[in-house]
This record gives sequence, structure tokens and C-alpha cells, in this order.
Amino acid sequence: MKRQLDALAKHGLAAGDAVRPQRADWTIDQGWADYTAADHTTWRTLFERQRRLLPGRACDEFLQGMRDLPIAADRIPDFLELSDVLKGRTGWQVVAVPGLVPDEVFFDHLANRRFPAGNFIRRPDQLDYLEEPDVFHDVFGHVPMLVNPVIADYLQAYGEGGLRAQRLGTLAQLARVYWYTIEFGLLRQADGLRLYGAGIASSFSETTFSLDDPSPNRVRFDLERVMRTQYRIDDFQETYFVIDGFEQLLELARIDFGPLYDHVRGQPEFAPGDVLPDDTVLHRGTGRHHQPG
Ligand code: HBI
Ligand code: FE
Repeated sequence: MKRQLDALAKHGLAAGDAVRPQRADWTIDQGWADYTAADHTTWRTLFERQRRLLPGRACDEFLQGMRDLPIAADRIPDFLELSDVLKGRTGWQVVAVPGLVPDEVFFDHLANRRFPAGNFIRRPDQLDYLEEPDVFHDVFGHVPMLVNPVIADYLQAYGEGGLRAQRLGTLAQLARVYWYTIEFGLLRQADGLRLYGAGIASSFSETTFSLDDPSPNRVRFDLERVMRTQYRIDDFQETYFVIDGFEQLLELARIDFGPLYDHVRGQPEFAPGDVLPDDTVLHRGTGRHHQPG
């Protein structure tokens, strides 16, 4: 969710303080039988309001992924059932983790086509906000896109790139690419602007804010621009970056970030709400939402 990176930064590796990982890769059993009726009800509430909102707002690939997977209103999905379908489609699996995991553990899972999903579900008083990614954010938000072969490859490349970026000391730049694509990305579809980012798709209020509100900027995606742009972890985004098609992400997956990092390292950074002379601006935001007072 919006604050997941914040939570990790603040608590360090604290996800593991409360629940010691059983295994070196931090995976645990999903413990599906342990969900309570109240847990399934929370899932249903979240699921149904997004199901009403997403047709016409989520990209076709996301909606197709929803249809293809055993994800429904009545119960929290079983990761083994999801993995059975995904393995046949794109070779991905969903594995359970207790919450945020250390960066290198996260990247290693992605590099091996395992998507680490929080097994817990938020409390009923946290429907619109929580710090760590739970099963609704991870499964409803991320997993439908893993049915798409391009996203499937892109996310694996991100895992490999993450391990590399850690060695190069450029994780912050790479994380921004992830943030502004996989988490908060918009797509220009033939029939209009759609969302594909999981942070948006799993958020009732940000679904409409990102697409319809006059406040945020909507700017054409540019890799170097995004690498230099800080992001907000405590509120809606001030700028959303828009791709023209998923091939644009595939190009990203192929790029050798090494020389780009060297170039970007010496350049000034941009604030989340900046609009630059070179930007292709689809919508110039009023900035109203983030103004103080
Ligand atoms: N762990 N479970 C989980 N989910 C994430 O999205 C996640 C994480 N650990 C690290 C992390 N994300 C980010 O710091 C990296 O994408 C940069
Ligand atoms: Fe996420």
C-alpha cells in the first residue's frame, strides 16, 4: 500500500520482529484455514467495492487477469490455487510472507518468479489505509497483472535489477521505477486512461483520484525522469506517469541500467509535484489535494 516502503524504512527489518520467519526466504504457510469469518468478510467488502469501480478504469489486462484467476468475493484466495493457474500461464507462483520482507529477499523471490504476498488481512477499521502490504493489496492488486506475459517478464527483471542495483548503490532510483509503474502506473489505452498499478487498483479512493481528480499531474512516462523523481509514501501521488503500452515496460526490462545510473547519480532530483519543461503533460494538476490547509 501507499506506506509500505515507509513502514520498512521506519521499522528496518521489523516485519520479522513480531513473526520470526520459519524459512530463510521468509516464506510461511498461508494458513488459509485460520482465516476467520470476519477476515473473509473484510475481503468481500474490499473486493466488492473495487469490482464495481474497476470496469472502465482498470486496463483490459488487469480485468482479464481477474477473470482468469480464482479470485472471488466470497473468500480470501488460496495461494496454492492461484499458483496452479499462474504456473500454467506465465510460470509465476504466489508465496506467503508475514508482511514486508528485506529488499534482497523480495528481489530474490521476484527474480525467481515467486510473488511474495502478505498472508494477513487488514482490520475492518483499516479499509482505506495500512502500512504493510496485506493479502488484499498483494493478491487483488498485483496478482491479476501476473497473468500478463509482459508484466510477468518485467517483474522478474525488476527482481534481477534490484539485486544488481543493491550492489551498485542505486536502489533508490530503481525503487522509483517500481513505484511509478507496478504500484502507481497509468496506461493510455485506445479508449482512454486506465490504471494498472497495484497500489491504485487496491485503493478505493486512489482509483478515482488517480484517473479523474484535477489535482495530480499526469505525465508521459520517461525512464530517467522517473528515476530522478521522489515519491510520496504518506498520501496520494502528486504525479502519475503514463505509459502508452506494456511494450514500454518490456524495453525497461532489457535496458542496461548501469550507464544510466552513472548519468542519473550526478543529476538533481525532482520533487513529487514538479512539472518539467521536457515533460509530455497529459494533465497539469492543480495541486489542490496536497496544498496545506
Ligand atoms: N516486501 N512483502 C514485500 N512487499 C513489497 O512490495 C516489498 C517488500 N520488501 C521491499 C520492497 N517491497 C521494496 O523496498 C522494494 O521494491 C524496493
Ligand atoms: Fe505492492
